Amino acid sequence: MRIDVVTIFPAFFDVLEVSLLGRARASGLLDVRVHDLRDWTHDRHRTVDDTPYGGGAGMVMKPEPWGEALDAVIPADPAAERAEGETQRPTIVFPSPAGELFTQAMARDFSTRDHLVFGCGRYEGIDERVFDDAHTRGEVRLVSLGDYVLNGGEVAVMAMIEAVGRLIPGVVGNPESLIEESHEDGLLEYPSYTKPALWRGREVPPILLSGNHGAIAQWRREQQIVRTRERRPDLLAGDDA
Ligand code: 6GU
Repeated sequence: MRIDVVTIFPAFFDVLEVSLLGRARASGLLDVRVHDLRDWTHDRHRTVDDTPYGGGAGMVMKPEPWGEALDAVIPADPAAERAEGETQRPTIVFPSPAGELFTQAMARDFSTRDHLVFGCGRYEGIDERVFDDAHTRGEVRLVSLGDYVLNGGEVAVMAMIEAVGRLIPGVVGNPESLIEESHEDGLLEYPSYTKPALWRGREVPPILLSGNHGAIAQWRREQQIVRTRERRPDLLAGDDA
């Protein structure tokens, strides 16, 4: 999978070189390229923002650098540069607290794409015409991590790249570890324990030492339901939120 990130803070993404995703990049499973938006400015101060039409607080990111950045990062004729079997248009993701909610289902969907482009906004946002223009190049998605506000999209994009990257076959060593996990079956994960069996006076639930695999599976399922009811009743209600 190819991932392009456009940002005014490329250094934020240096951490992609470590850990699981670092290995995926080194092995060629993930081709992540980080670009500085200011490379597509043409004034001495490398200006990327300006005051909002209509007034109001804060600054808005100018459309021209974004337009040139997306022109450069997304092949104008994708067919020309497509590898064998790659037939999709790129998916262009703009992190935004005003976007649709990022979920495990969305991560799974994104993990099947050939080319993701992330455009990290800062300040009060990006000139709205950039999103309309980007539609000519690919599928545009505005995506939010949750109901709180970050200063910019960089941390959100890092979270999305990690959630998507680990679902690409070969990135996570043991694919089974992807299955029994919070959110994969709509419930939170059951509690886990390892040795010692007694620690600071606290016992591991005896059923886990029983060797009765059927009873253990049933107990874990019950724990999932109890936890989900306590912590995330919205998941049981069938809400998407
Ligand atoms: Cl994707 N961006 C920003 N700036 N703030 C957020 C967010 C995204 N998701 C939650 N808060």
